[in-house]
Amino acid sequence: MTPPVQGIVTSEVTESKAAQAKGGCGGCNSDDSATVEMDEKLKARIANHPCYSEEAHHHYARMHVAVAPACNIQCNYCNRKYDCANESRPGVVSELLTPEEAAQKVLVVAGKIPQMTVLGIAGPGDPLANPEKTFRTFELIAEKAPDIKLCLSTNGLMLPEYIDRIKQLNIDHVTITINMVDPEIGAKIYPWVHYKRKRYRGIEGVKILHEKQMAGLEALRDADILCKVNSVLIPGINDHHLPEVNKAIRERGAFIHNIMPLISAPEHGTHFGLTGQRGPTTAELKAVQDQCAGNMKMMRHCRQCRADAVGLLGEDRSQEFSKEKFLEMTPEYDPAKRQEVHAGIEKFREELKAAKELVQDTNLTLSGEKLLVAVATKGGGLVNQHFGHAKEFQIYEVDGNKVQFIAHRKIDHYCQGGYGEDATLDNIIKALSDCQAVLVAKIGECPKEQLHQAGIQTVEAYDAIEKVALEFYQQWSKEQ
Ligand code: CLF
Ligand code: SF4
Repeated sequence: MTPPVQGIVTSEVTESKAAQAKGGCGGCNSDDSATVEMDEKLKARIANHPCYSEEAHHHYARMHVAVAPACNIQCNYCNRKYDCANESRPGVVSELLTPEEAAQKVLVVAGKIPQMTVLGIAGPGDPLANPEKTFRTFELIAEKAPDIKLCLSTNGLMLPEYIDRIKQLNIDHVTITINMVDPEIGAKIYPWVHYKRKRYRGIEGVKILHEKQMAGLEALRDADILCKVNSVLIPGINDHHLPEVNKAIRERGAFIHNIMPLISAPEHGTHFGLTGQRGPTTAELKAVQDQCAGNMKMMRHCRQCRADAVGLLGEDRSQEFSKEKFLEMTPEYDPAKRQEVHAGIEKFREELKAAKELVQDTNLTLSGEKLLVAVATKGGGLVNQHFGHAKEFQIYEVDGNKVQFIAHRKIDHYCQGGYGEDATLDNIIKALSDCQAVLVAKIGECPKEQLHQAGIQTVEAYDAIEKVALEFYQQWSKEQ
């Protein structure tokens, strides 16, 4: 089975490990998608959005254009030298573009990467603190490339003011970063807020931010715009509070909740980095995600990408489209060709689905015991990568009926210039120690042997991830 378009998937770690170790966790890890009923219209709205649909992220790409430098609040996990940390890894700097340059870049990328379906503006500051540049960019793209979905990520402070404009421009996906619904907690995250030409410090500012975020959520719901909420998990500050945030956003119609780990290091120069505030462990992150999962759809495949990200999630092709390069390129945006590629992807997705269902049917009588498998994939929803080339493994939880993506784990890839590295293999084994098997396109005898010695089985295949995982489960189950 060969996908219509190939992509390389690499990523930051937002893994989860210990809690779902071999044997399962007794039911806390609910199937996020199963808990949320979706009608056909809603499914169609998210079908090719790589962030709103976990399944779509194997096939479709997004890009960001960095047109919005200013910000109107201060988050303690942000250093203004870098991109907005609400949707980016700290320490990443993007090249600023004018709206016209951004439109040129989008047309170039849309020609070169036809599976790019979504254009997001996520910084480097707050898009709504730069309304002219943000909206001008969206206008230009809506006019020149109408088949591209528009997406916006904001801290929410100015959202109620711009809701009509957002609606008018047909921006169908808006993310708000909401880290608290209790201003006392917010005061530990936001030192100040700048609203309507005045700076408000401490709790006074946080109250304004909270009020605008809640009003913004309600306005999005009323305008029938899909809303994703990002929350940064900050241990000791909002870890116990996030279920309350989850409840508040759910009540106000948010569609999906993305709980992301705080990434904090002194070299980022942020308040939290300099004062030793740590990020969550993978188990802490998963525990909070699981706590909220029964209530609404959770996003677990976020890669905390940059404000100029290009490609499949986790893939970083931004360097191929640096300002110096894309300004020299002639846009080859061709809606008919793009449509053809999308039709190919959809056909392929149908085949994947059918293959999965076939194996699922034969598995129905198997036990419900859960286990984890690690998958090497270049995208397309397939096991299709050589063990030695994998820079990340996607972790799936499998039981007799279901294969559910739960995390991705970044690793140093094993083949360095054609040579396997023992220290790297040790690290990979450590990173995958709670997995029953690795599913790969190919693997050398030496790493295979060492994985087996560590109690991790290997499966070589080139097929749909779910199919390979269920077949492995079937086999494993017989051997028990
Ligand atoms: Fe970009 Fe954000 Fe739109 Fe996606 S990213 S503006 S919703 S198109 Fe996606 Fe990147 Fe995570 Fe954001 S993986 S950081 S959630
Ligand atoms: Fe930084 Fe984004 Fe927070 Fe503004 S909203 S302070 S750019 S993280």
